[in-house]
Amino acid sequence: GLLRIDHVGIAVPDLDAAIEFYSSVFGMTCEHTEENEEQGVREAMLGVGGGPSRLQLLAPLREDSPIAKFLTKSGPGLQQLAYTVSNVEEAADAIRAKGLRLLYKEPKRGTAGSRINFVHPKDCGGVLVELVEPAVIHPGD
Ligand code: CMX
Repeated sequence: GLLRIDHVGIAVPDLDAAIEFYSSVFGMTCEHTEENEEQGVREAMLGVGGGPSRLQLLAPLREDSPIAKFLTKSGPGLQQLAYTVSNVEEAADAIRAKGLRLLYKEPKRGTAGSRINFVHPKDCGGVLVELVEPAVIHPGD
């Protein structure tokens, strides 16, 4: 099952400008940045209020990437809602068994060595849902 909300993802055209915006306006802290070549993103994970809540900023690395397509079609804004799971294959199988489409047959690599899959937004009321199995599950999660 789902453990908690892992992060909310926002598509942005310029990662550095977005980090500066969320830091200066909302006092968020940039905890981690990385490039994920496979996903075609440059991303940042920001901490909210010193607790476990996190905002992910996603900027495109190339024109044919999901984030570039999203920005072209919808403009900057909420792109995904991600849930932490303890086992991504089990979570994906359970959702598949309900008749929903998962985007990948096998999990792919996400932020910080996590393993991820997505539920198709058309099967989830217009929300792109990401399942995240962290590289390390912290006690209490
Ligand atoms: N949220 C809600 N709806 C979305 C969406 C999103 N993020 N992205 C696309 N859609 C909608 C489209 O608007 C479209 O709706 P209509 O048919 O009503 O116009 C429909 O889904 C299909 O869209 P599409 O243009 O045919 O498909 P895309 O080529 O845009 O692909 C998707 C959509 C979800 C398959 C693609 O974005 C994807 O593979 N996403 C998963 C990977 C990803 O998002 N990576 C970046 C983040 C990496 C990370 O989190 O680590």
